[in-house]
This record gives sequence, structure tokens and C-alpha cells, in this order.
Amino acid sequence: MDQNSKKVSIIGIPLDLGANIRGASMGPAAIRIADLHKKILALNYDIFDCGDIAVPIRDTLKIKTQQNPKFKDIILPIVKEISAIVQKELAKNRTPICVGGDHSLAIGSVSGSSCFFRQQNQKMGLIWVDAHADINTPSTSPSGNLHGMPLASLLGMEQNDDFASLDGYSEKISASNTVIIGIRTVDGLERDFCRRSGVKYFTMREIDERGMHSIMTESIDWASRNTSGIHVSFDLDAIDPLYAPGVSTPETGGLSYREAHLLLEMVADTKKLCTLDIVELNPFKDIDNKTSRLAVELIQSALGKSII
Ligand SMILES: [Mn+2]
Repeated sequence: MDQNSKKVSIIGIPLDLGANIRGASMGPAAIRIADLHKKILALNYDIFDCGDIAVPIRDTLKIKTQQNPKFKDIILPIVKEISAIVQKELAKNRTPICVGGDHSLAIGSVSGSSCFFRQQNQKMGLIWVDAHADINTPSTSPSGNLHGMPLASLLGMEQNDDFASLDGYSEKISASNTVIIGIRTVDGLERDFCRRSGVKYFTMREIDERGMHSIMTESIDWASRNTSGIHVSFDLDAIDPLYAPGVSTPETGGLSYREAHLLLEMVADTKKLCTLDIVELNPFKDIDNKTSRLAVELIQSALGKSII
């Protein structure tokens, strides 16, 4: 694909069934209201807006919470649809921007990017920006909420995981090209998974000690090794609640405003961004749509906006 094409597609994913706390379903609307189109057009990109994917209303699905992961039967066809759309958009030389919605949507978006490169016998890298590791599996998850499991699924960490085998193969991404950045709240068994999985991870402490420039230089190197594109899955809860209060699960001690921008500015410099997820925006926790406006600015940085 030609990463200089300056064409993007917006995929709205009003999904909150993967989370315990409701409200991320309104994320796509809030980002659009924060002038998403206008701010992307200002960077001279062409936009194709795919609209929002249809997601059923939670109140009509009560019984499905007994499944593990919760709402499994409902979310499976949704992530399959996301994957198909991402593949189609990449084939049209457009950079998909998947606007969430809870982080379980990344099972579909990353799978879509992975399929696209796999069909050309190529590999891709993944940069997962998050306060949490999202590396639980259905058998280790304390909550059964799918948004705590997408990375484990994508790495194919558990057999008989229907999400892991989406699109007909497991291990959508190899651990040797996967980086997690910004983690500070990790469940007991997830710690062990992080260490054993082979992914590279940078906790907030390492970011404090080394600075974002050094962390990103190493992350990009890791995600670029023998790959043709980089998928960035950006959970807004990676950012400190001071700047991004409008997320479902805020955690203090996160990325600063400038660290978040620098991260994406450095990704833009590589010209290897293939797909971007912006997830976990929860307008009901936000203050005056502040987090949505930040999300739009971050998308601009990922698309190459520079100060001068
Ligand atoms: Mn997440």
C-alpha cells in the first residue's frame, strides 16, 4: 500500500458491550461533533466516511452476559464485519481510522490489517497504547469483559478462543512485532502473560525514566522489523485523566498531553501507519467534550500534522 496516498476512511464503531461501564457507544458521535472531518480536511486528506456499524442495544440482550466473554455471540459478527471493512478500505489505499467504542473492536480492526498484509505475504507491527495490558484470556479474566482481552486474542494466547481464530487463523500479529506502551494497571495473571508472551512493553515508569522519544524510537524499531505497516491501537485511557477524563476506566499517572502527541507524531514520521484505532472514548464521563477534541488532535498528529 502507498502510505503517502493522503486518503483516510472513518469507521464508527458504537460498541460498549465489551465493557462493564456503558457509554463508549457514543464515542463516534462525540468525535464527529468535535470537528473530525474539518480537522482532517485541514491536513489536505480525502475522507471517506463509512458511517457507523450497527450494534444492538444492550438492554435487549441481558441474557448474553452469562457468556464468557460476555456478549460473545453478539460481538463476534461485529468484529468480523470490522475486519472486512478494514480490509476493503486498505485495498482501496485508504488509511482506516476506527473510532470506538470499547477496545474489543481492535480484535476486528487488527485482524483486518493482518489479513490485508498476509494476503501479500507481508507482516505488520502493532503498537498498543493503553493504561491496561488487555492481555487477559476468557479463562484468566476476572470480569469476563471482552475489552480486557483483545491483545491476548490477537496474539493467539488461548486455544478454543473464537475471537483468536477470527478470519480463519490464529496469531494475527507476532509478539516480536508487538509493543505495549503506557501500562500502569495490570491484573495478576496478566503480568505473567506480559513477561511470557514475548511482546515488548513499556510501563509508565520506563516512560518517566527514559522519556517518550527514546521509548518510541525503540518501539518503532520493534514494530518495523520485517514489516510493511504499523497498526496503532490507541486507548485514550493511556493518557492522564487530567487531559482525557472522558474514558470508561480512567487511571491516574498516565501520559501527558505532549507525550501522547509525540508518540503519534513519531509514528507519522515513519510513513508506515496502516490503520489507527481510537478507542474507549466515553462522552458521559467527559467534561465539555474535551477528550473528544483531544482525540481529534491526536488523529491529526498521527496523520502528520506538525507544529511548523
Ligand atoms: Mn484497552
